Amino acid sequence: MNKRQFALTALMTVLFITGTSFFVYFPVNTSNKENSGFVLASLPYAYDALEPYIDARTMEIHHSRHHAAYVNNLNRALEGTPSINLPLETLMGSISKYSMAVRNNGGGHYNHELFWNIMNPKGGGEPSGELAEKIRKTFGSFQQMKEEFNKAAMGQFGSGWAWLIVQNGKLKITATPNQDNPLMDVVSEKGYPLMGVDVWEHAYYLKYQNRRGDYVSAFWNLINWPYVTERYNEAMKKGW
Ligand code: MN3
Repeated sequence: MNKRQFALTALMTVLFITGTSFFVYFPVNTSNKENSGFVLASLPYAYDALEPYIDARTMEIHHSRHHAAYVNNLNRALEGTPSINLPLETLMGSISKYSMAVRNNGGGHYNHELFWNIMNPKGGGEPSGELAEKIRKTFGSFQQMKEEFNKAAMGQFGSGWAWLIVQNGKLKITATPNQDNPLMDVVSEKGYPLMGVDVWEHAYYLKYQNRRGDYVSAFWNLINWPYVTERYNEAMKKGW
């Protein structure tokens, strides 16, 4: 091999390796759009936007690994079936007809999408308007609602979620295990979730370790009340 041939071979090798790794790390999405299934949306804010209440590393792992896995596994479980095109809320409402994989990963997808949107770096405080009035009428005060919600979050043994829901036109606080949620036709307390807190350890362990209570307290500083109020209005309009 002369110098020129060597240079050419080296160049081709580099191009081949680069091309291969490019293909490996950035695979082209060839699935057709009509049947592309469920999609992991970007967070509505940066990974570090919820500091100091929820740290950037937790947010990044939680969104880009945990939530991404729920979406991928849900698509895998429904691949080739018409259900892959169902609205997520519709799927939740008839979850008893599906496998545990669909229940766990579909719930995981729905719950996390909701969770990201009910938080905001400019959140916190208290709601106003009709929702505020309804909270006062139902629980006595905002403070009492908060205490009941915290109790549900602390009382959920192991992994799960605590919720504020609309049930038959009334507000209620509930909790569900694993990735179940109040929209599912398999849970005992059905309703429309206005907000929920993820009490799986992956949601808080890096920053709070076993101090779930500190994490849930911090969560109140992030609640996006305008969005929760929107959900309340929607739930009432839809007759939940
Ligand atoms: Mn989670």
